[in-house]
Amino acid sequence: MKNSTQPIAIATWEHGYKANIKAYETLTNHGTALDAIELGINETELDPTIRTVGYGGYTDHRGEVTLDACIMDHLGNAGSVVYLKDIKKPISVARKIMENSQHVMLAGNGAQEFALKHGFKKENTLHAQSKADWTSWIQNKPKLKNLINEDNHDTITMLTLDSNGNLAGGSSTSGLRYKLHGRVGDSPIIGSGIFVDNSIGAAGATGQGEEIMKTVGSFLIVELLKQGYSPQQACEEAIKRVKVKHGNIDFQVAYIALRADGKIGSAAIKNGFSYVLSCNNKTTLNKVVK
Ligand code: SD4
Repeated sequence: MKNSTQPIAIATWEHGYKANIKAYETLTNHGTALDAIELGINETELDPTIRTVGYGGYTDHRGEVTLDACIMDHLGNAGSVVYLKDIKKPISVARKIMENSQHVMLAGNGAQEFALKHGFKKENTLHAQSKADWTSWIQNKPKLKNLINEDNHDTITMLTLDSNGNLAGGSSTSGLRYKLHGRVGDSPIIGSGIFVDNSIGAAGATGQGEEIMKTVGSFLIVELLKQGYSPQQACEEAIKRVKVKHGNIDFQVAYIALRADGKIGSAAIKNGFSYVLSCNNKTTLNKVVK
């Protein structure tokens, strides 16, 4: 398949709009797919009004913000960071791990140490609103329910294609609201949260991370593309794999896919999922209806 050289950026959820604009602007100025991912996702990470990514994200059940992110380039290089505390740009840390270490994934204290050594600053990622929300949640002695639903989502997952015909992908999240302390979802897991194969395509996920991990959703979609499925068929098949395991589904999982020739696809378990697409100098918000 011949890779398209028409820049494309696609990102999950409505809040991905600003990030996608930044990514697309980077691509149309001949920036790389990888730079577009990092600069785009940084927009979301630094925006405290977006409540499940970076600064301003919801806390875990102990009231702490722990962040996860990963990034993958057109050569198949990957970087990932999990359980990162007090650093505001996890996607940039993931990129540094990819480019400046021999490893793919760093976690917790070691990840923070690495980030500080590479020029990142220690900053408070717990926004006053997140603290206030957690305080009222814990006072009401809630039942721990970690399901992604209409008002509990927001992870940003983004796929890009640049004017050299190269693909990249990235994802950043504070994970499920009030998750168990130490919980890590799909978003920083290469193959689950995102996957990129430059000769075929890229895919990314959002939603209930446990279910995405159990079906290795993003890798599955890229493999299905390789077998000849269209991006739309591949996303639908990946959703089907989650559905067949569960009778009564009350969680959300959604996928986006970008084939090397520029064709896209998207599918979700439930209504309510949307993605932002920038191509041909236009940016649109698209609602996915199951
Ligand atoms: C996670 N997949 O941590 C993330 C959450 C998410 O929309 O995507 N929310 O499981």
